Amino acid sequence: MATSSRQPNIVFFFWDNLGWGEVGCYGGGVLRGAPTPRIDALAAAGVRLLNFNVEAQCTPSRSALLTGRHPIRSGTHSVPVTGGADGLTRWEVTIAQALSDAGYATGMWGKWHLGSDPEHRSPVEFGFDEAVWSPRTADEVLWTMQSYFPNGAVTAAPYAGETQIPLEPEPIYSKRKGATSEIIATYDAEFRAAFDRKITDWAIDFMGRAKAAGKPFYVYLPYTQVHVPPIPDPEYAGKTKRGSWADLLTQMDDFTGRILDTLDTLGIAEDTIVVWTSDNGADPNFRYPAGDPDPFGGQWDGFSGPWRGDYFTSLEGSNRTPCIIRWPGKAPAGKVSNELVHEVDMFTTLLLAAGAQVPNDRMIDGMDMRPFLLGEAEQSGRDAILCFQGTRLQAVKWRQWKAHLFKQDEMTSTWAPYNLPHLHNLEWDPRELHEVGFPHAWVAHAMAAAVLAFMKTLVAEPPIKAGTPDPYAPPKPGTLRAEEHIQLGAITQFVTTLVKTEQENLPTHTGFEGQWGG
Ligand SMILES: [Ca+2]
Repeated sequence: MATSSRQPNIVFFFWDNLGWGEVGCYGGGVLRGAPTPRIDALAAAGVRLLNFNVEAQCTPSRSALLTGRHPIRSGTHSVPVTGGADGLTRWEVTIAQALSDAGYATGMWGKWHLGSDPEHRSPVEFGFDEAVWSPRTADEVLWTMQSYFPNGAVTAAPYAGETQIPLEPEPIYSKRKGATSEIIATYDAEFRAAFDRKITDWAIDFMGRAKAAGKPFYVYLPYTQVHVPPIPDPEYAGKTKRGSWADLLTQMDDFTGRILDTLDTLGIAEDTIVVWTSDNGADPNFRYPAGDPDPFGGQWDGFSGPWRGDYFTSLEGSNRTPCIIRWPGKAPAGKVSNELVHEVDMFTTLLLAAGAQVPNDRMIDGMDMRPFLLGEAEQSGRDAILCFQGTRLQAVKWRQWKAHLFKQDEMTSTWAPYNLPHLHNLEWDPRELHEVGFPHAWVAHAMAAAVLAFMKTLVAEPPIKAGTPDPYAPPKPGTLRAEEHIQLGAITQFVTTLVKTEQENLPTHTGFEGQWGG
C-alpha cells in the first residue's frame, strides 16, 4: 500500500457553467459585484491557465474529465434529453476507479450527469467509495417551480394511448460502495439553494475520515453553481446588496475557502493538489422567468470575460474556463500561461502524479502535463484542440489559431457549415469576429493533420453510440467508419477521403501510439 506522503491528495473543484470572466483573478470579482479573495489567493499560490479548454456541454465535459477521452468516443457527446441508457457504459475507466485501484479513498458530491440509473450507472459503479448526487442537471429544479408542472404521470393521447408518462422531480441520491442507493431529497428550489453548502460539508467530513484512515484521497466536487437556476444559499441571499449573482460569487469564494481551510487544519495542504475549474463556459443571457412568479429577478447572465459566446457553442466563451492548479512546492506559485491545455489532460496528469495506472487498452486523449505544470517546461506540448459540439467537429484550435468549420453563435441557434472554414488568430481577435483567410491557410495543414490522426483512432477503436446499454464490449477495429460519427466541415473534407476504408487506415503514426495497447 502506498503512503499518503508519496501519493498526493487531489481536490477537484468543478463548477457548473462558470464563465471565464467571473472571478477576480480572471478579471471579474468586483467587476461582477463581489470580490473573490480566496479564489484569487489560490491562483496566486498556484498556476493560472488562460487557455484551459473543456467540452461544450455538461455531460460531455464530465465524461472527458473523468475518462480522459473525448466524449465522441464514449457515447456521451451530448446532454441526454429523455430516458434510455444514458451516460457512460461500464466499460469506461474513470479517474476515480484508477485512483481507487491505486489505494485512494474516493468521494464525490454534486452533479453527476453521466447516467440516471442509480444502481448501475452511479458514481459508485465508476469508482467512488461514496457519493451524493443529482443524476442529471439543475435546470430540472425549474420544473417544480412552475404552477404548470403536473408532478406525476401524464398521457399523450391519442398517439401514446393510455400510456402513463412519468413526470417526476429529479431525485438526490446517496450511495456507498457495496450498498444500494437511497433517495434523500427532491431536487427542488429549496434543495438547490442548500446543495453547495451540503457538498462542502460532506467533503470536509470525508477528508477528515480519509486523513484519519491514513489514505490519500480524491475529492471530486462537481458543485452546482452557477448553472440555472442560480439560487443562493439562504445565508448569502441578499448579502452583497448587489443581486443574486454577486451573492453567489461570495458564496462560492467562501465555500472554496472552507475546503482550503480544512486542508490546512488537517495539515495536508502541502500534500494536496487542488484544481479549481468549471465544466464549460457561461450560460447565455436567459430572459425567461425562473418561477411562477419569478423570485430571482432574472439575473442569469453569465460572463465570459474577453471571449464571445456561451456554452453549447464552439466559441471561446464556451471552450475556455478558468483553471487554477495549486500544488505547493511543485507547481510554480503565480505562474500564468496561455498555453493550450484540455480537460482530458487532467486525467492523465493527475493519474501519473498519483502513481496510478493510465489505462493502456483504449484510446486516451489526455497528455501528461507534469513537465509544464511543474515549471520544467514553458510549453504545454499540446498544439491542437478539437472542439466538438455534439457530433459536429465544429472548430479546431492550433496554437493561437482557430478555424470554425460551422457557424453557430448561440446555444439555441441553428448551425451551418461554412463553405470555406473561417480562420481567426485569437491573439489578434479574441472575439472571433475577423476572418483572416488566405495568407495563413497553411495553418489548415496542421489542423487537418490533427483531425486525420483523430479520425484514424476512431477507425481503430470504434466510437460507442449514445444510448448503448451494458454490458458493452468493443467491436473489432475498423468495423465502423469514423466519418459516420462526426460531422465534418470544409477544412476536413479531404480527411474523409483519407479515412475511407478499414484495415488500410489503421493508425501508424497518429501520436496516440504510446497509449494504444489494443
Ligand atoms: Ca455545465
